[in-house]
Amino acid sequence: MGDNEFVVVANRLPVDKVGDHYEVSPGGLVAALAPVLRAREGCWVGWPGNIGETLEPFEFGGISLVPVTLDQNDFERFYEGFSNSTLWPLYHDLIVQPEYNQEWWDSYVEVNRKFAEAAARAAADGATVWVQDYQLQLVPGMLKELRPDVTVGFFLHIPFPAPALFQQLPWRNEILEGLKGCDLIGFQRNTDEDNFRLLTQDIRTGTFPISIDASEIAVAPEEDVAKLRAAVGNPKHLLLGVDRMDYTKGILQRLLAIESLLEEGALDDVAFIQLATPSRERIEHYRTTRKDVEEAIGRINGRFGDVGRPIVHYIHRSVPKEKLGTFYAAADIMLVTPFKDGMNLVAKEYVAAHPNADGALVLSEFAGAAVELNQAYLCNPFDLESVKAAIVGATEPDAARMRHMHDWVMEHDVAAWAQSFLEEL
Ligand code: GDG
Repeated sequence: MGDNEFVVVANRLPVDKVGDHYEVSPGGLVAALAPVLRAREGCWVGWPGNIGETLEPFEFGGISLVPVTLDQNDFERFYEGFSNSTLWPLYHDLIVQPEYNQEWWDSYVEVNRKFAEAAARAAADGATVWVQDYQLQLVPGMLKELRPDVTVGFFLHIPFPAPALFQQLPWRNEILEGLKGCDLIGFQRNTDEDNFRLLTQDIRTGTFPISIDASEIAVAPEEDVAKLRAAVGNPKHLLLGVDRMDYTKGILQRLLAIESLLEEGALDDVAFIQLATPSRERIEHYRTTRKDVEEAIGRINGRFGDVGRPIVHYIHRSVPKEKLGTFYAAADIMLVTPFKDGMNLVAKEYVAAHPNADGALVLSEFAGAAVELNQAYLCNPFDLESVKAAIVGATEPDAARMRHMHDWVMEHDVAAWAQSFLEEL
């Protein structure tokens, strides 16, 4: 038994090793939970991000960190395998085919046990433990067995699929049993919660749409915005996409929509910036996704671009958070077109970056964010004509719609999200 009254358990610790020192990783979850961790004598259990590295607990940025070691096998079977090649595609409605592999499942059980044991050691008598996301669905059950005295919450950041899909999973009963260790499970949207409740009603559930740390999206200086727009040729319409390079995000579909609009002459004087962070690159489907996207970008620029004036400006690297604000502020139209997304924070960040209610958001109906940001130009990414129509609609934006969404996001930030979940727990 430890002395932490509040324990967060997540696959990753909220730090990145840069050279020989640590930096707090960007992201709303840390921003939301750091104050709670400081106020409540808390700690964060997670993997530090380097394979095979074993670290003693340490303190960083005022947060106690409890590292869990993952070796090469854990990384390949638990992380790349079961988490990202089984659960990720299954929970995103089979956009690609999930693989069911006994070795990966065994590793998932083993690694979940490591996390549960670390949490059990860290938690004080009667502590509150908040487990995060699909990689750790067995932790609640394992933890409750080790420590019946603790209160356990779980939040699923990605969608929860319909029963007919979930039931494909050979280990569906074990996952449900694991989750039954919770005192409360939080979902992004009502439909996720409803899907889960069709399987079992033995657990308390709730819907808690996650949000952003609105203060992290600083209003970009005007000269930076002007410089960026000039760099892409001061187009009439500057379009933007910001995503992990993931097949769920619909990056190719938005490119095809732009290509088709250019072909029809329905869109002119346009530039499109696509920022794509490298992601899960050893997994085959991720490599194919990247290849397809890059091929489309090359084709579109070849067909419609000019020397010194490409249509698509593509960056396949991570951009510093401060710079991201400039991209958001500069964009006339933000394209968020996932086939399926738990929430999609990028949509909320774009809205937050437009305090003057300029700009327009094209948003997939299949993103969790569409529930709250229903004033966006909504589209169905499975229907190219629908994406095209939304883009055309967004070329004549409506400030009232943007204003409404901006006010909503500023009021419902990630701190409010954490507070509402913890109060309910
Ligand atoms: C999962 C769920 C859910 C992106 N490029 C750069 C960069 N980013 C940041 C964005 C944003 C975050 O990454 C991406 O968050 P999303 O929510 O859009 O997507 P996932 O990574 O798939 O997240 C999702 C989320 O969990 C939270 O519950 O909303 O549905 O899939 O914050 O700004 N940040 C920096 N450089 C980049 O190039 N610094």
